[in-house]
Amino acid sequence: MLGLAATGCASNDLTRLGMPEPITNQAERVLSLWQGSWVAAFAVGILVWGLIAWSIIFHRKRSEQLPPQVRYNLPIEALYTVLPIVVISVLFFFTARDQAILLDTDEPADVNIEVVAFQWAWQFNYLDDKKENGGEVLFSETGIPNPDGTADPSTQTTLVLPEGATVHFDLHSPDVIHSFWVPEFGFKMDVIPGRDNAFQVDVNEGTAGEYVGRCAELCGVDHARMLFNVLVLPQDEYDAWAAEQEQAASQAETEAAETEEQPESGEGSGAEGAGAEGDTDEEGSGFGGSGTEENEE
Ligand SMILES: [Cu+2]
Repeated sequence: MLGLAATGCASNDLTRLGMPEPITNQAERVLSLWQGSWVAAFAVGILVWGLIAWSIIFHRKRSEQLPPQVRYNLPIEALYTVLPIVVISVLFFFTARDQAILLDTDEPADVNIEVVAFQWAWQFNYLDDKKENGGEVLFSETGIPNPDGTADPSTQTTLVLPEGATVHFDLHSPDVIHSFWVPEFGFKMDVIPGRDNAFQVDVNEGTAGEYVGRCAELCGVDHARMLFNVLVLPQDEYDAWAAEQEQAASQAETEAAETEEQPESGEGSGAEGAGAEGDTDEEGSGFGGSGTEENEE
């Protein structure tokens, strides 16, 4: 009781058992699975604690005589075997069912985003819907690692999502394994070089607001700097923002073509997505150098 009181959680926080408030349809499913697993764990716990207490209180050592032995008691041994199998099977059933639903990417998405995770920041390429995976890049948001490594939102790149939309994420990495994690999605997925990982979320209505995202896989010296913001906007505000970004991107492209600049860098799929933003990308690799300096500290 003291432990519960000391956390100072609101009752709603308490029933989520440490999970953040879900902002997607999928996160609600994850939350139910999480809560259901705790209910099952508590049920088993209460049974076991009850049996321990019962033994301690009512079966204390009363004499030197050996109590009746129950070895080779078939019903009890069958119970020992069958009960755990039933528990595991139930947990397995719900986990497998929810996993299949969470990894389903068949539904046509409203927004397609290629997430490029690189050492040590994020790039979000907003794709058109020509192809479900890997359409043409409309515009990009490219982050650079915050030099002092703190979670200062003003220095981090922002993933902007519309409320009530189905969003498809394609995950790519040009260097090492990262993990794309927005805690409010109740879900994270590894970003693996040479592998096309993807998942979809249905962003709930009424979730407009600011959130944070992180890399959840130790990926190098500046892993802790691999943070990003998540901004959920109402559909009309998102549309206005996206149109603005698209226009700015095409304008930058035209200017780049006029000055005959050929932004080239070896960032793999990161550079490919960067397109007109090649200069930003160079900054990204430049930070690899400064990371080494920090290492000496
Ligand atoms: Cu990372």
